[in-house]
Amino acid sequence: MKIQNFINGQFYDPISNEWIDNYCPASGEVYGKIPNASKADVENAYIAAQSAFPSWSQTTLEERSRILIKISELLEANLQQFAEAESKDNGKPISLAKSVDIPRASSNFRFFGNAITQFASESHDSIGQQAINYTLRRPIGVVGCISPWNLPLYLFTWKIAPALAAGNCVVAKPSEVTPMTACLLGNICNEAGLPAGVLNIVHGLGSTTGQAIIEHPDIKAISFTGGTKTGAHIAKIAAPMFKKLSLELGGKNPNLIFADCDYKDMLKTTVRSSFANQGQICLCGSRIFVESSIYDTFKADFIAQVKQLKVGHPSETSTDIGALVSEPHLDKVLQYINTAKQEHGKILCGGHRTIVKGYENGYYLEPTVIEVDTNDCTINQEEIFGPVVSIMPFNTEDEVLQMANMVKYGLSASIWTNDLKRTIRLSNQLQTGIVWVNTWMMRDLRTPFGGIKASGIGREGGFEALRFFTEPKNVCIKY
Ligand code: TXE
Repeated sequence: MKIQNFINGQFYDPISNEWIDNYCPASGEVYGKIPNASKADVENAYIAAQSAFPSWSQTTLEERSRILIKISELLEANLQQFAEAESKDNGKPISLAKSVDIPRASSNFRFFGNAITQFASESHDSIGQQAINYTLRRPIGVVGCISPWNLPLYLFTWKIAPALAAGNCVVAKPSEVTPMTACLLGNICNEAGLPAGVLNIVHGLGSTTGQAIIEHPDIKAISFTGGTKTGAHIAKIAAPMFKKLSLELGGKNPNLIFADCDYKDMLKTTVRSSFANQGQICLCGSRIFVESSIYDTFKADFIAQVKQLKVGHPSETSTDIGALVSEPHLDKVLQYINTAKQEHGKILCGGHRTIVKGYENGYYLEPTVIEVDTNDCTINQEEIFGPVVSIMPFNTEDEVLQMANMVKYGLSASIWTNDLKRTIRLSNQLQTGIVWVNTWMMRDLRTPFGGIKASGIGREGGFEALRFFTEPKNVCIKY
């Protein structure tokens, strides 16, 4: 299966004729090739986007909205094909791709197709000065969207949809590890009547294709989700060109579990927040802190539940945990398990690469729970991004708050308690962009999404995203 760049509404081989192997994580086999698009391909994508911009930015909101909602409907209509492609490319269970990834990609287009029709700017009556100010929200022009491999189409469209809704033209790059659904999206955009050049999709390595996008002097904004190191690199390149930046980076999210919580609910959700998508979600709660009085009970119950999770081939509907995304990533996660052992972490369950019969070369790992006795250890401080969580007890609210905040990341946190005052105290003081109380990853697309500290800058979602993808211009009229 050969994937091509999607430029100006058509599919092209890369100019350099350089290709990268595309692996199926479930079997470890190469099943396709993707372009390693060079500067020249990115330039072509930019030219197409720039040429489409005058017309797209002047397209009525009703028409833009109609096209985006049509894309959303076509994604829904092709759910099975997209879910199968996502699962094969990424290793995630088909059930997850079908119930979460593709429906959410569809929602992203529908949501921003609707949101743009409600997006309003401000006006200020300058009383006493006989003047009125109003603020226009204009699209930026050509923008770059770069996304990762963990939630491929979900995060790709989370950027593209608001960028297009706001009237920008886009040069986008999905992760080279999971290019498949982004490639299929090109056809859907044509079918929905998105004019040629409005969305251009280039494929390739971060160091080649991604680098060409971030270095392009006329791509004026970059929305990026990925590793913290890559985010820092992008910021360094973009800053001297004064590009607008939205960076959604890693997380090392704490779960704060108090004895007064709804225990059953908490237990079930904590298994999910630990291992959903093989633990490869920036929001996963990878540091679990449990109040001492229920620690032993929690430990026994949690391990019993984790042991029941079925590691299997992603296409089987009974599979809970599929394959990790790539062999280098699996090796990285295994390395962290080794480090934990060296630092006296106690492996309570899992810890090994495992084999799924018939797919001996697939990248499977047992869900792993490690008991630690300090928050200072490596696995509590660095993002592992796999099916590995740590657990440890705490005695007081102050102690757990301090541990939760003692980390370089600041994306999300979950608090489990029925004490309202404690909820408010902790929510105020947790150093994260998102706090969930008695739940996890419950999303309303209108809310601001993103983190602080090393988890990035800027917020996605709702009007925050539309603000990011527009430039405010204030007009002051004296009358
Ligand atoms: O991400 P990269 P990687 C974390 C997670 C993971 C680690 C590394 O801990 O183990 O990051 O993963 C593109 N210019 N997250 O190496 O490299 C790249 O091609 C422009 C958390 O896979 O950051 C891909 O499209 N682009 C995260 C995208 O950046 C560049 C999700 C992300 O890849 C580039 C994924 C460059 N110089 C990983 N170099 C989350 N926040 O959800 C790479 N890219």
